[in-house]
Amino acid sequence: MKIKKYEVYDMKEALKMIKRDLGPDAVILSSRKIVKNGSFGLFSKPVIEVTAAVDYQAKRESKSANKQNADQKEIYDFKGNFQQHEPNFTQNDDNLDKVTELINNLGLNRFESLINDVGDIKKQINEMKSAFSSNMVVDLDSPLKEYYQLMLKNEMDDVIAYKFLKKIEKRVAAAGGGKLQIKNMIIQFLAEVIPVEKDYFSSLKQKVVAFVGPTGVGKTTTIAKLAANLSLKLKKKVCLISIDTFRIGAVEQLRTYAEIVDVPLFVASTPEELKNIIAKCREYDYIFMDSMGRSQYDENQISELNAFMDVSPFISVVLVLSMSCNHMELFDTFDRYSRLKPEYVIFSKLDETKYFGPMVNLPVIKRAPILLLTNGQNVPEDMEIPDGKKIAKSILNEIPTVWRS
Ligand SMILES: Nc1nc2c(ncn2[C@@H]2O[C@H](COP(=O)(O)OP(=O)(O)O)[C@@H](O)[C@H]2O)c(=O)[nH]1
Ligand SMILES: [Mg+2]
Repeated sequence: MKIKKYEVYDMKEALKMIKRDLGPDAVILSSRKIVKNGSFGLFSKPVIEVTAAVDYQAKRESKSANKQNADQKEIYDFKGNFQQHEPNFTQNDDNLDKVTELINNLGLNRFESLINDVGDIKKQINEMKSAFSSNMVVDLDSPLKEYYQLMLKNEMDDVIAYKFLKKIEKRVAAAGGGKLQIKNMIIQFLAEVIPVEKDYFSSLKQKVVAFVGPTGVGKTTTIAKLAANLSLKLKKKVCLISIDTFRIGAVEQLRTYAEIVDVPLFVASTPEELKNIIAKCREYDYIFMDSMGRSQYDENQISELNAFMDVSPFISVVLVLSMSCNHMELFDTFDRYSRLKPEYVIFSKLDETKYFGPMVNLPVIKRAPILLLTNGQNVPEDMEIPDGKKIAKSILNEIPTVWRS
C-alpha cells in the first residue's frame, strides 16, 4: 500500500494530484482543514490536508473482476463523490451497497477479495464520516473546543470560529483562570474582531445615507426610527428623500413618518431629480434616502438603483439585512447588492431570531461594518447602536436566546 499526504486549497485540486500520483484506484483516507503556521489571519484561506492511499496488491487481485462490470468502477472512482471538500458519504454508501448487491446477484461473490475491498472501503468511509465533523477542532485546547461548538450552535461560521479561537489560544492559556475568565477573554477578543461602526451618527459631518435592500426588511421603518431619534431627541436637522417610485403606497408610508416626526420629505423619480434635491439640502445634518423595494433577484432594479447612487460621491450606501434570513440568504443578498458598493450593513429584525452568528460572519467575510441594529416594530424605540461586546456575548449563549434590549 502506498500512502501520500497533500496540502491543497480545495478538494478538486487534491483529486487531480491523487489521480496523477496514485492512479484512479486510490482512496482518500482522511481530510481535514488546517491552519498553516505563519499564515494565520481571519481572511486567509484554510488549507485542506488530504491523505490518500492505493493498494497495488488489492488492485491486481481485483482487476479482472473490475472489468466484468462497469458499475464496479464506482467503488474506486471517488471523483465526483466530493462536493468541494465534503464527501458525499450517503451517495457513496448507496453506491457501495448497490455494487455489493450486484456482485451477489451476478454470482460474482466468488471474488471474495473484491467483496472484502468493498467492505474495507465502506468502513473507511464511515470512519471519515465521523472524523469529518470533529476533525477541525482536534487541535484546539479543551476549553476552547467547547466554545467552538457553542459558536457553531449559534450559527457562527466554522472557519471564522476556528481561526479566531486558534489565534487567541496561546493568550488564553497564558492568562490561566477559570471558565468564567476564559469566557470573558473570548468575549473581549471577539468584540475586537466584529466590525462595528459606533460613532457614525454622532460625528458632525453631513451624512447622505441611502438605505437599500430587499422588500420588507425594514428600510422605511429604520429610517423613521433614525429620523425620530436624531430630530426629536438630538435636535438634528434631518430630511428624507424617497426614491421609492414603484410600490404604490411606499412613499405614503414614509410621508406619514415624515409628518409625525416633522421633517421634510422630497420625492425623486429620476437620478437627475435626486441630484438637484441633494444639492438643495446642504443645510441638513442627515439626508436619509429610502429606496424602492422590489426583489433583489431583479437585476434591472439594482441597475436602476445604481444610477441613483451615482449622482453624488457623498452618498453612503447602507444595505439593510433581516436577521430572519439564514446565513446563505444574507450572503446571497449581499452579493446581489454588491454592485451598489454597500459601505455598511444594518441588521434588522433581531427580535425574530435566536441565532446571532451570521451577524459576525457577514461583516467579517465581506468587510462591511455594522452601522445599526433594529429589534422590533416600535418607532422610534426599537433600534440600537451596535456594541461588539454585546454581539460577542450573544454568540456564546449556551441556549440560543432572544436579543435583549
Ligand atoms: N419584528 C420586526 N419587524 C420589523 C423590524 N423593522 C421593521 N419591521 C417590520 O417589517 C415590515 C416591513 O418594514 P418596512 O420598513 O416597510 O420594510 P421595507 O420594505 O424594507 O421598507 C413592517 O411591518 C415593519 O414594522 C424589526 O426590527 N423587527
Ligand atoms: Mg419601504
